[in-house]
Amino acid sequence: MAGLPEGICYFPDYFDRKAQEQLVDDIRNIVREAPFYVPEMPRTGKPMQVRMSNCGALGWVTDKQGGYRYQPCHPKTGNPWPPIPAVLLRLWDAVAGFDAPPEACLINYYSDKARMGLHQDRDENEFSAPVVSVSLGDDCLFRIGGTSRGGPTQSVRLRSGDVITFGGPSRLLFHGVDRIYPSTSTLLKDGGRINLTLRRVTTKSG
Ligand code: MD3
Ligand code: FE
Repeated sequence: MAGLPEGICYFPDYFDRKAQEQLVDDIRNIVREAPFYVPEMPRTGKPMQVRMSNCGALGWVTDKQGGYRYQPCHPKTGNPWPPIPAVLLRLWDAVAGFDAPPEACLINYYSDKARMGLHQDRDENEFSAPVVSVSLGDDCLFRIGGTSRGGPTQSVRLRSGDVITFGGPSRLLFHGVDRIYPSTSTLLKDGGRINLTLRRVTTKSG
């Protein structure tokens, strides 16, 4: 079996069951303050399949009018995003290898049928920091490609508690979520999958 592309570090089962349950508690408290909303594609306004919220100084949002962007407040409530839980700041310190803390934590919720098409994450100004991803709940089939669309891809099944980081030469790889495997985890009472992505958005020079 081929290895993962250079720059990707995979930590299967980084969080044990108890830590996963505590993280879900943290996320439930966050989404009570900053509810999941339906992101829209720029220009077309087509709804995305994933439900989104954020915590941290900045959150990634998208809607028909404003397009992809980071902003300090929730697009529906106008309130600042809740802080990033301490356990995720510790995770970043342990695995990111970057000397500044994450500014954004995007929270994606996938129901059984939700997918996310192949894309690059390039709305950040700081590409020398990795993106750190945490999976919770049902398994998913995650696809990783190259730096241009249409090249070869490989797939990884991500499970609850897994952490995967995308740094260095992997930071701008195309990636997406092809499918959720329903009822493969008992972590979330109503099923589905939550993915957290920790990101650095701004550069020190601004
Ligand atoms: C590879 N989320 O929110 S996380 C996203 O599972 C996103 O919800 C997926 O892609 C999810 O943008 C995948 C893994 C991930 C995140 C960022 C990356 C993989 C990446 C950035 C560069 C390369
Ligand atoms: Fe992405």
